[in-house]
Amino acid sequence: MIELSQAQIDLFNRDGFLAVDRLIDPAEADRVGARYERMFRGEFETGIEPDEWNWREGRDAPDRARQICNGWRGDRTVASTSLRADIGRACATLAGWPGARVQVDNVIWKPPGAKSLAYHQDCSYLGWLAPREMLSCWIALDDTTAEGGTMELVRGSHTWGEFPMAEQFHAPEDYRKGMAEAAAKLGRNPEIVPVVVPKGGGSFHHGWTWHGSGANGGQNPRRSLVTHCISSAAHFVPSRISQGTGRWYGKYMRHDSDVMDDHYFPILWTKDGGRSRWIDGYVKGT
Ligand SMILES: O=C(O)CCC(=O)C(=O)O
Repeated sequence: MIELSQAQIDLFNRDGFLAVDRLIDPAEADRVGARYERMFRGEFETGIEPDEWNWREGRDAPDRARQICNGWRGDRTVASTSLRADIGRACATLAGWPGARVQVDNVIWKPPGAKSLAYHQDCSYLGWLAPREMLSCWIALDDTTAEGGTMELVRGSHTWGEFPMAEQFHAPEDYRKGMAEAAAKLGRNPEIVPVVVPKGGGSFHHGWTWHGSGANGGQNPRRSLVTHCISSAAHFVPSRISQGTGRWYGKYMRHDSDVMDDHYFPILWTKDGGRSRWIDGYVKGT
């Protein structure tokens, strides 16, 4: 169970992120990581394709970092981790929400030699949501190293304000460019912190914290699973639905309401004991 101390919450509020050596059991990290190859071959246990999918075996260049968005829809082992109640509780606590629901999960696989992912602020993609807030739990499925392309975060950058989305997210020429430009505009000297943790460890980051990751210059794969939470009380903003990632996730909006359906945006945990009722049966396949 993920339990955060007051000292960790204070650190998160100061830095805009918090690294943790153990979020899940390393054996759970192995079980999830063992699903990745088949998923990127297009084999989904539930028969349902994920929402976004940038890399497929045999179709895309081998030196690209691989990312699936909403892997939980395709694979129950992935779902059993990305939809954990304690992840929701930790994210809601750090964000100060009444509860947490998942906007999207990310299945990320960066083999040795695979290229970078551009620095960005998650909330810059979320103009279609109110409140426009996100709190993410990033779990390493392999031991991470700075040269192995682990995620990097910029200390205190959650207070820098809003900047545009990355020009090119996958394999940009200079993966730190957007962040460096933002820092220069504000006259800041960015302090970059790589998330170096054993497998099963990871980090939480604020939706406005700048982060990205370099090429994997190590010998081992760098796999991670990210749960991006939003408030359990979040709703669509129909007039801004085409902004950012709204063009993908707006398809789950009803035509007569701004309500987010918990079958598409599962509620992991609320202060008053709430959790989407279907999750526990779904992950067991019952
Ligand atoms: O794992 C990475 O390199 C980037 C992940 C990311 O962008 C995120 O968790 O928001």
